[in-house]
This record gives sequence, structure tokens and C-alpha cells, in this order.
Amino acid sequence: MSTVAQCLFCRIVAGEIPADVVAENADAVAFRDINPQAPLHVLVVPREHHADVAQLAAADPRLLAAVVELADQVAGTEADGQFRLIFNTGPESGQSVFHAHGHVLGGVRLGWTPA
Ligand code: IU
Repeated sequence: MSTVAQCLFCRIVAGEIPADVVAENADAVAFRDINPQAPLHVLVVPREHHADVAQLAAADPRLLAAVVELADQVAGTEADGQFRLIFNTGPESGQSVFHAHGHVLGGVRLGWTPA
């Protein structure tokens, strides 16, 4: 499993930095965002380091599917199975942590104003 020593989410996955983990499996970990933007705001990250979702998809599509499945599992528990899944990709999109992660948003009727 590849990790990057200084990567925040690799360190959360490794248990070196505490996080409010809500679900996990062999492939991915789901934890609450520290700055929630909706009643449900969980980040789902693959255990293995990939810089963004495009690189994850290219390297290991099965692992990307596992991330989506864990997002669906969390939303099934916390938001009646309804959710938005966002993968910011690149700084202009708002990506600030360069370990692929999906934002699982839900628990409220979501607007549609990304810019
Ligand atoms: P972004 O798509 O890379 O911008 O998302 C990074 C998210 O990571 C952002 O929503 C932060 O609030 C969140 N986060 C976190 O949950 N825990 C942390 O220690 C840090 C950032 I730093």
C-alpha cells in the first residue's frame, strides 16, 4: 500500500492524526469533515495514496468504486441514501488536500451554486 509521509489523509488513515471515523473497510475510510458544509459532510478516502480522483480512476478503477460504495453506505445510514459526492480535482476546483477524497454531502435539500 503506498503512503506519503507528510500527507494529511495518509496520516489519518494510519491513525497518526485523530479523525471522527464513521465507517471503514479494507479499501477506504470515511470521516467527518472538520468544517462541515451540510448536516452530513463526510470525506471518503482510499487507504492507498492517489493525488486526486482522476489519478485514482486511472490507476485503480476498482478502488474508486470502493470509495463510492462506502460513500453510499454512509449516506444510507445518515441521509436516507441521498447524497452528493464531490471530488475537487486541482487547485482551481478548490482541492486543498492532494489525497483523493470524495465529499459526501446530504441531510438537507442541497442548492446548486458551485461558483
Ligand atoms: P478539498 O476538496 O481538498 O478542499 O477538501 C479538503 C477537506 O478536508 C476540507 O473540506 C477540509 O475541511 C477538510 N479537512 C479535514 O476534514 N480535516 C483536516 O484536518 C483538514 C481538512 I487540514
